[in-house]
Parts: sequence; C-alpha cells; structure tokens
Amino acid sequence: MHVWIDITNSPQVLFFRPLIALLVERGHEVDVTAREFAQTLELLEAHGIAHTVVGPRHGGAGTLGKARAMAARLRALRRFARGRDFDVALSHASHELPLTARALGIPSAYAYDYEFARLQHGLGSRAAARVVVPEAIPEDRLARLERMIEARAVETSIRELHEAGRAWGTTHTAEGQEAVAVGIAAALRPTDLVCFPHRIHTLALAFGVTPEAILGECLGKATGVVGGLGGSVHVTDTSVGILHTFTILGAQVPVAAGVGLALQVQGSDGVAVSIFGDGSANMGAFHEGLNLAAVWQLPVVFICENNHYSEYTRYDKITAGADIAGRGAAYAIPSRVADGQDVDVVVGAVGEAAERARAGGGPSLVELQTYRWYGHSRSDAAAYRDEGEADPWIARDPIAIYAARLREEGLLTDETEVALRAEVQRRVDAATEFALAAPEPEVAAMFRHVLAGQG
Ligand SMILES: Cc1ncc(C[n+]2csc(CCOP(=O)(O)OP(=O)(O)O)c2C)c(N)n1
Ligand SMILES: [Mg+2]
Repeated sequence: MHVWIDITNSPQVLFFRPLIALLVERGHEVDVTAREFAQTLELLEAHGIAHTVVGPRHGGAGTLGKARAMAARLRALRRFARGRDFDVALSHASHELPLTARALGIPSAYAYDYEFARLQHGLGSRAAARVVVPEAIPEDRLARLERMIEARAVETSIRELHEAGRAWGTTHTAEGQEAVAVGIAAALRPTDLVCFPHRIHTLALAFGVTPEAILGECLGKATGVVGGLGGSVHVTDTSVGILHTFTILGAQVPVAAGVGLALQVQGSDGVAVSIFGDGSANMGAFHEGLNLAAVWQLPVVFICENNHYSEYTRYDKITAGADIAGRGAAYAIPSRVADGQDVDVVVGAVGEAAERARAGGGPSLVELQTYRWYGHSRSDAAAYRDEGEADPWIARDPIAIYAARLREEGLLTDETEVALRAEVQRRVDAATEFALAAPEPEVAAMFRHVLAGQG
C-alpha cells in the first residue's frame, strides 16, 4: 500500500513518527510531504524521516497573503501527487491534504481517525478511510471558486469539440449551473453515496473526477473515466462517491431510497443522495421514491436541480404548481427552495438536509433554482426560447456572484482572479490536448465487463 502523509507543523512530526515507523516496518511505501517551516524541517531531519518540502510559507501579508499561500500549496500538493498512485492520504487536522486528496479521488483520513479507519475497514481498501470534511475555511472558499471556473472551462471545451465535429454522439453541458454542483459536493462527505443525472460533467468535476478523465470519456478515449466505453452521460466513478449516472429519467430517485435503506440497515452514518432535474420530477418514480423514503424515514437527500427546462420545453408549460419543493409536503418531508446560483446557499441548504438524515431525521427535499444557459444537448440551439428570457439568469452568473463575495471577504483581487482564470484555462487546454491525443479503447475492452471474471 502507498500512503501519503502531510505534515504542516512541528508537533505533528512527533505524532506521525511512530505511525511512519509502523507502516514502513510492515512493508508499506510512505511518502511524506512537509510544509516549509524551519522547526518542522529540523525535527524531520533529526528523526531521519525522508520528506519532500511542498508549498511556500509566505504568500504576502494578512488574510489574503495566507489565502494565497494556501492556494499555492494546494496546487503544489496536486503536482506532487501527479504520477504517484496513492492508496490513502493521512494528515492531522490541516485541511490541505484532504482537499487535495478529495480532488484527486484518493481516500483520505485525519490521522486521529486512522485507528478507526483501520479497524472498520482495513487500511488497504480504497474505500477504507473515514473522511472528515473540513469546515469552510478561506482556502476552501478559494478552491470552490477554482472548481467552478474549471467546470465552466471544461464544459466550454466539450461544447467546442462537438461544434468542431471532433467529438461523436451527444452531450449535455451545464454552463450556469456550477454553484449547484460545487455546493452539493462541498456539503457532503465523500463517503456519502450519490445517484446522479445525465447532465453530469460539472457535477462529476465537483466531486473530484479530473478534467482529463471527463474529456477523455466524452471523446470515447481509453483514458476516459470508464475507459471510453460510457461516453458523456456515464462519467461514473465510485471512488469519489458517484454511484451511477442515471439516464432513465427519475430512476435515481427510488434507487437512492434503496441506497438509504441499505445504509439504515447497516447502521451507517452515510447519506444517500439523489440529484435529478425538474423534468424528472414529473416521473412517477419521483413520487414512489419520496413516499418510500418518508414511510421508512430513510437517510436520503433528494435534490432537484431546477434549470427550468426539460429538453425543449420550459418548466411552466409541463409542470403544475409553483415549485417542486411543494410536493414534499404531500409526504411530510421537510422541503425547501434555495438559490442555486449562490454556492454558499447551496452548501447551507444541502448541508442542513444531509445533517438531518445523518442524525436519523429522515429524508429531505431541496430544490435548487438555476438556469440552463445553452440548449438541451449538442444539436440544440435553443431557438424556442423567448428573446431575453435567459438574460436575468446570465446576469446572475454563479461564478461572478461568488467572486464578488470573496472580494468583499478580502480573499480575492482582480489580479488574483485573472491569474486564477488563466491558470485554470491552461490546465483545461492541456487536458483537452491530452484527451485528443489519447488512444481509443481496444475492441477487446468492450467485452471485458460483460461476463463475470473478465473485468
Ligand atoms: C424515462 C425517460 N424519458 C425521456 C428521456 C429523454 N430525455 C433525456 S433528458 C430529458 C430532459 C430531462 O429534463 P430534466 O430532468 O429537467 O433534466 P435537465 O436535462 O434539464 O438537466 C429527456 C426528456 C429519458 N432519458 N428518460
Ligand atoms: Mg431541467
């Protein structure tokens, strides 16, 4: 097993020393990264612990300087992980490693949970570690902005590849819906089990699938998240909590109830989550799932991503009632409508529902109001929309709303935003080139997952 330990101050050296010795004695490969503090580095040397210094100590004065240093360190940790196949990442009360590990799909644990993780699951399993989601902290807030900008850039790249005839099949992008995805991911624990819809790229990115793996899948390449065999709607990766992407509309609602039942029977503190569109809430399966979850008080969060369109039809033309959340009352399920353009509001609304489920309070329904900026799928120019209809929504761009707040909080300047956007674009361009140059799957790969024993 390959273990990654990150040390960010000197007392942690002493804390980790016996654990590192134990792991090495048992034949595990251990990589230690350390933040650049003189005392920490001195102690590491004194105890003969091999390590790599990752990340600067200073980013400038004040809160902004601290946030800059953190952002730089998060990037440096990502670079460090490149090419190394870690099974688990351990840290002690700092959030930089958990955030990085989560983005890269590496199970991570705070070291004081190490014993728990080992006893419960055995450290060898990829799904082993119990992960504690850090509180919203400045660097966490910057990471959310970065993730939204990245999602927008990836969706734009996918759309352009289709428009240029360089990608086959269909695709559903979610520009304008970034706060929904990033907010949901931030509010949940990576060990929660989520049933996803077909409009998946932005959501998958938020949950930790890499741009390379998403673009590769959209282009049908062997480097795609499921080896190029699934395509745009099947960007599925259980290691980051994506149980499945459901393309039969509404099916993710009763399946999530079933997942919730399994979690309840197991006595787990995990939560089942179902994310579905406004159109999908008009399927019978929606009502069946809500009813069952309410009757059995299952730990489920139902999240309706109301982007006001179902294919080519506007919400109000096919949906009775002012909102979807109102339907929860029929099943006595706590329900609310929330602003899906504001990532902080999304984190709050979904977080509250998840905590209720975790505490044994049963299911909730959260409707996140947002808007689909473009057509339903690649071939749709959305010519059926009223002129100017999209304007108020585009004016409430979730990235702009959040960036303005970070400026007020002193965490962002025009200069750092420009730099961040340029860095993200460079990364997504590189990921697009990588996916374009990647090989297609071999024919034999198509048969590999058909019969048991051939996977
Ligand atoms: C049972 C079923 N009926 C029809 C379709 C075709 N279809 C694919 S996406 C879509 C619209 C879905 O709208 P919504 O649930 O609001 O999700 P959005 O596309 O807006 O994200 C339809 C009708 C399908 N996939 N499954
Ligand atoms: Mg919709």
